[in-house]
Amino acid sequence: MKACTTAALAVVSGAMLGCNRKPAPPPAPPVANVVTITASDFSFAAPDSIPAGLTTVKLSNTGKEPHQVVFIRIDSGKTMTDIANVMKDPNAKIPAWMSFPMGANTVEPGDSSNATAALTAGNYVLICFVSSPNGTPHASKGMVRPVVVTAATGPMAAEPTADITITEKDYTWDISGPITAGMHTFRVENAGPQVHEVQIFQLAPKKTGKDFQAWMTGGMKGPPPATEVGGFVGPMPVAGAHGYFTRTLAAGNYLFICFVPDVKDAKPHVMHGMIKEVTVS
Ligand SMILES: [Cu+2]
Repeated sequence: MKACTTAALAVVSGAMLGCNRKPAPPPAPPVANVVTITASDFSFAAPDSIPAGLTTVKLSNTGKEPHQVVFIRIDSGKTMTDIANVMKDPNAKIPAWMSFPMGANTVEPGDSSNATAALTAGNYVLICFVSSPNGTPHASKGMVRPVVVTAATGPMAAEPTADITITEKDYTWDISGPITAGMHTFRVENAGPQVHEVQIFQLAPKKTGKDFQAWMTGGMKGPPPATEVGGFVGPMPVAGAHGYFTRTLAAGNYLFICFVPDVKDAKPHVMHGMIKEVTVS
């Protein structure tokens, strides 16, 4: 009892030395692996390997151009060279050995975006599909980097709780409810049949989706009528596939746009009408 006597004296003197030990708290539930990726002009700083499981990608854009990070899973023994060959062809369609489980979508310099989804073990490539103003794809300037997803190191983490669900389909998005100003956790599903993304643009004051389309089809001259504020790339249009992203949105007018090339004509889905005006109030 000597220790307790000492502790009791310590309590009297105001220093709490635990004599009445409480039972150890239950172990904290597993949390998503957080992977920090920095995009600059024109490379990614990222780990070479990450464990499988629920993964939150945090993308920071430290460059002077907009950037995104897309995880492409490559199967059938394909390599970076095969990806480079696909990227060389402006009319390329998505080959069956590529899949798109997740990606933190494009943000402007100084901004950051995020994405959360489950990754399975395998070979992946990080890529940025954004092009410079002269049309050169960032991927061909160095924004392509292999990453290996290794076996999981523990049980799957609990998923985030979303307050808005976005369901992608050919060629629009269903949104589960009105989006209010503030922070949201979006769940993204893909009803397919094609691969899609949601790229959110914040429209400049008084600008509309028509202004954006006129700017885009007119050779992107002058300041863009909207800025990129993140979103999610993927998931694959298979049952149960889903992902999450969080974003704080101010009240105003936004566009959802999908630039994924179509399986039939390789034109970006926006050319098939996959552009939607969304008001945040
Ligand atoms: Cu699409």
